[in-house]
Amino acid sequence: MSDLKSHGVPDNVETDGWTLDIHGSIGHRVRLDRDELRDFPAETFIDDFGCVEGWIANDLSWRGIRVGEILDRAEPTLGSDHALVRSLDGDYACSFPIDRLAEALLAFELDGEPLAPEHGGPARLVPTDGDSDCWESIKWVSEIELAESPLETDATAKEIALGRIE
Ligand SMILES: Nc1nc2c(c(=O)[nH]1)N[C@H]1C(S)=C(S)[C@@H](COP(=O)(O)O)O[C@H]1N2
Ligand SMILES: [Mo]
Repeated sequence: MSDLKSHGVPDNVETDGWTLDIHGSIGHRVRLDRDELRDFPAETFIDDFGCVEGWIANDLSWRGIRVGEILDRAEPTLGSDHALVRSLDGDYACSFPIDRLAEALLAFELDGEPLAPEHGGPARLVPTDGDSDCWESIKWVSEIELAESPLETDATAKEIALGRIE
């Protein structure tokens, strides 16, 4: 058991039949299901995870796919410098420069076990650059939209996460 905090799974999150959809400024639309994730090379990444609320989970061992491997398959257009990552969790979404997103892991295992739905399974985004914010570790990743200019969303992950602290 990791010392991640348990927040449960929101009612609107239905992980059966999960797929990841890559769309936007790309040459080739990609939709992957759980089985198709196995076609990609997997890597392990070990890191502590800290939340702005003031707790830390030490030494989490994530296993997953570099997002860049998946994006390559969609053949992004030359100017696709931005991405918005969406979740099954309603409006929760976060934008990234594409280079940073490409280095992140799409994790499907934690500490040697399939990633549990309560921690974002089947797939959670795990930024690997060391100084990411807790809300960027997006649980239940369902969609990546690429664009040539930054994308806006109705409610950002940051606003939702910080709104919970007050
Ligand atoms: N889809 C989604 N991902 C999310 C969140 C969320 O509310 N929805 N909360 C974020 C925040 S602020 C934190 S601290 C972690 C919490 O991860 P845990 O529930 O596995 O402890 O998930 C992050 N990813
Ligand atoms: Mo957080």
